[in-house]
Amino acid sequence: MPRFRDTQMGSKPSGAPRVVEPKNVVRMVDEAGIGALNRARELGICTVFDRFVAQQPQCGFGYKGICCRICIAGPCRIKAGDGPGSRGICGATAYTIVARYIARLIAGGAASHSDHGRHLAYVLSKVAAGNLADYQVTDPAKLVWLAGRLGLDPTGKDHLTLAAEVARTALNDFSKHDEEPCLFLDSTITAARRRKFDQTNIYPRAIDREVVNVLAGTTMGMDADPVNIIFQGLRTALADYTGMQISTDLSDVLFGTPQPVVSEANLGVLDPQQVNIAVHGHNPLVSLMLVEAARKLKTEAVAVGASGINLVGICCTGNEMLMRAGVKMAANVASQELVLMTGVVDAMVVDVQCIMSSLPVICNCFHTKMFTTNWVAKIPGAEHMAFNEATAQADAEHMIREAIHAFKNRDREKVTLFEIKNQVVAGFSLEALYGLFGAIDPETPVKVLTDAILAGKIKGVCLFAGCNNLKSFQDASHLGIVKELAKNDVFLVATGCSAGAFAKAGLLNAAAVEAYAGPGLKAFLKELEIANQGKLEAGLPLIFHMGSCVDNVRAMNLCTDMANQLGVDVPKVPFVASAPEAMHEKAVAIGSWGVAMGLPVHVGAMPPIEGSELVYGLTTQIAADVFGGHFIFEMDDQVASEKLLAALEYRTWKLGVHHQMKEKYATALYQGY
Ligand code: BF8
Ligand code: SF4
Repeated sequence: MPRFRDTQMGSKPSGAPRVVEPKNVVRMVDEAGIGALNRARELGICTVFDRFVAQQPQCGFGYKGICCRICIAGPCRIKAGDGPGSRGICGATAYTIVARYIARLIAGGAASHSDHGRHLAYVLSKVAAGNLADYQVTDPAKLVWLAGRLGLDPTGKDHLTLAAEVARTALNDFSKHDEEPCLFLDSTITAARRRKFDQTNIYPRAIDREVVNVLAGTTMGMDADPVNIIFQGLRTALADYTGMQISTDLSDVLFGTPQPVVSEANLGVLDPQQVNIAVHGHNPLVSLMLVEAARKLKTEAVAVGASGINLVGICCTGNEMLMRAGVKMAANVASQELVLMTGVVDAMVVDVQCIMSSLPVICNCFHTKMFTTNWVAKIPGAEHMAFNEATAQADAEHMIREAIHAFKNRDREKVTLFEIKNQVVAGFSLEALYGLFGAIDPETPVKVLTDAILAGKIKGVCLFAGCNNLKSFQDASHLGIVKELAKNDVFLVATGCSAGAFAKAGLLNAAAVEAYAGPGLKAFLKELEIANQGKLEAGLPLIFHMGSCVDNVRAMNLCTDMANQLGVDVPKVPFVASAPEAMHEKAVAIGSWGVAMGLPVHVGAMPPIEGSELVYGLTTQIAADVFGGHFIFEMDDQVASEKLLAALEYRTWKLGVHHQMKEKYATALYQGY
């Protein structure tokens, strides 16, 4: 555990409640959302907010991670400190049960992200073979750059040949059978991290292999050593990173690398005059095809009396559409059902991940058509429209026509609008960020950021990521912590539902800089704005939206570049991450690779880990000694902010000391942490 300035800061969380007001159904701070929730209650429609309250109090054994259901002799609970009740039927102790479950959560996350990446890799290889007419290489410059990064020689090769090689390299990272590095990981980390992963034996051999390995190693009668299990989990977390890097890179190649874009967010983006289609899920393969189809079929919507077709995004596919096409954002994960309360959603199209299976029931309370599109995610009550890449455009057009048809059946009596929306400036891929920094230093754009940190203008960088978890009020912790860090001059980037929370609340725009940035951050952003005069119609936002959850690798790539620029490894870079409302297995996987990469990672919802002091200590303390990164579990926003700031200050201070010593004794920069 790093020695923070405040010695009272331990690795245990403060006494803040684990569930805020457990009986209160109105578990959010967003006015539009509260309006929609009230409307749901008026209509007698049950939502996630009611279901959360109905689950209280949740099982204490499960909460601590000491309930095991891995074999059918179970479920077993650790009921006593000693004697027969202190072990599962097979003899597994608390630390084994806790570690096994955490490792399996990571495997679930890695499987989700990687499957998303695999889908893109298959599509890219089919595009390269000339077998898919509806997709193409949209960003050949990124393709060439990516090929170079992966060590492929682009000379003399046309784009399709190169695309085939890149796709093959990606697919190889999933399923190769040798001990060679996974290239999408290996080409994006520091040399020192590579050594660290080798020394600690957590370098993934292939994505699929690591997921299988963890499942095999955590079955009944297998690995009982919690340290070994957690390290296998970390190896799988790095496989998760690999799959995410594949997803982000290949999405950029196929759909374009995001550039700054101005849009809007919150329930007010639904337009009663237009055919509204809510698009929910993760993979841009479906959502961006719908964007094109909607443009094409506008006249058909006008023919039925609508003024146009209004696509709105939910969750990460919403982020993908916002980043690349400026599509408006309606909701993040906990308010996905509330979008329907407007009564103006004519169709909801979903693909994979984070989709509540209650949605079809709610669609049935309105005229809303609901389509599932992926064979691994069918939901009873929704119409399954098998989305086939070979007929992608036609499939997308079919769903849009169904929405146009549904528009005609809209029940005007049930329309209730919640007219709150905020301006959003998004589209900050790493390339886009470097475009901004490059206006000051075209040679080494990242130096603009590291110099500002070394000069004390800003305190460091914080990545906000992750979900909603209704153990606290929806979005409240995201907003509370980010405002505190902004006030303290931290450069802020965000992804996933965290970015969604900020978008809805109006923090992703220039007005928020005025309202919340501390003097140092304000001056830094002003300097960037002046250097980019004329290029940014809406100015710079308080927080830079870097994309969907898989795009957390964009933020990690930034951190790696900062490390290389500073001449140190990641654990010395003033860079922290926070998932104030982590919920999904994917969030556990991301947080875990964040720690292995060397980041302090705050999580505001306690994972099922407290049943073992040993595993808790491994993740919050020992991890810091081994990897330089560690988890900070804290439910109180103020305390969490202080811990994140302390972690940044500590790193900046240490970096400064090492720089001073380097100059004083004319030596190389000290590499330890
Ligand atoms: O992948 S932040 S609730 S939508 S898991 Fe899901 Fe969490 Fe949202 Fe995107 Ni990420
Ligand atoms: Fe119980 Fe062991 Fe089976 Fe888990 S693996 S359910 S602890 S018998």
